[in-house]
Amino acid sequence: MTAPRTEPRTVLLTGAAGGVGTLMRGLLPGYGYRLRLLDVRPVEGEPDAVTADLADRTALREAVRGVDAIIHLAGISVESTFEKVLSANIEGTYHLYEAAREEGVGRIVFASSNHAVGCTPVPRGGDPLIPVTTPHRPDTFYGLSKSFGEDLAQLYWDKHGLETVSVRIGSCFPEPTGVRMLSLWLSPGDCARLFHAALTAEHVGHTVVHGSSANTRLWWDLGSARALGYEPRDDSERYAAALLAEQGELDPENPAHARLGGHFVTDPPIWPY
Ligand code: NAI
Ligand code: 15L
Repeated sequence: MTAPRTEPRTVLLTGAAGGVGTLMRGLLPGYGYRLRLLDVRPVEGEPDAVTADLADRTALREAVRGVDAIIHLAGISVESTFEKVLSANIEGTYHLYEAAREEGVGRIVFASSNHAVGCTPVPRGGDPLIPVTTPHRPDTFYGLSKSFGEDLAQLYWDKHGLETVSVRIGSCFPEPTGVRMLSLWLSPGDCARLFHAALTAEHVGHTVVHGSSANTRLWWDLGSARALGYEPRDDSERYAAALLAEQGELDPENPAHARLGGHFVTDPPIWPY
C-alpha cells in the first residue's frame, strides 16, 4: 500500500503582489500553509517577500529551496507583445520549473487561464459543458503562453516526475463585474479551496482542472477539479439580476460574446508595463 502523501506546509507563492496573490495571502494561511512570497514588485506589508524577476534563475533556486510546493501565479496576466509574453510567461515559467526540478520540489499548482482555450465557442441552450479535454484554442499571445505552461507541466511530469495541477482559472475577483463572469467566476474562497485540493490530492501527475465556482450559468465542466476533492461553495447567481439589468444578456451574434475568452478574442486588455 502506498503511504499517504504528506500534507505540504511551506508553499512558495509567486505573483504574491498581484490580485489573486493578495487574496490568497489572506486565505491560505487559514489552511495551515506557511507562505513564502515572491514577486517582481515589492509585496505591500511583507518585508520578507523575495523581490525577484522570473528571469533570475539564482533567485528562483533560492526561493524554491526547501518548499513543499509552489503556487505559480507570477507573470503577465493579460495581452502584451509576443516578446514580453515570451520573457515573463514562457521563459519565466520554464525557469521556475527548472529551479523546482533542481531543488526537488514535488508539486506545482500552475495558474493557467480560460484564455488557453478562449476561442472555444460558448455552449448555448442544451449544449454540453466544455470538457477539460477540449483542445487548446488560445485567443491571444497571453493565452498561448498558458497553453505552453500546461504542456511544460506535462513534460516535467512525464520526464521528471514533477507533479502539476494546471488550474484554468475563469475570473477570480472578489465579485463578478460582468455578465460573462457570471459563468466563469471563481470566488476567492473557492479559489483557496481549489488550490488547497490541488496541493493535497494524491497522485495528480499532471491534471488540468477548470477553476470556477458552482455557478448556475457555468460553461465548463468541474469534474476533474471535484475529483481532486474540490467542493465549491459559491454561485455567482446572486449578482445576476443587477449585472443583467445594467448590461443585458450576452448576444451570441456578437463576436466578443460568442467565445469563452470574451473580449480577449476581439479587443484584449493590454499589459501596462
Ligand atoms: P496580476 O497581474 O494581478 O498579478 C500578477 C503578478 O505577477 C503581479 O504582481 C506582477 O508583478 C507579477 N509578475 C509579472 N511578471 C513577473 C516576472 N517576470 N517576475 C516576477 N513576477 C512577475 O494577475 P492576477 O489576476 O493576480 O492573476 C494571477 C495569475 O493567475 C496570473 O498568472 C494570471 O494569468 C492567472 N489568471 C488570473 C485570472 C483572474 O481572473 N485573476 C484568470 C485566469 C488566469
Ligand atoms: C485572465 O486570464 C486574466 O488574467 C484576468 O485578468 C481576467 O481577465 C480573466 O482572465 C477573465 O477572463 O476574466
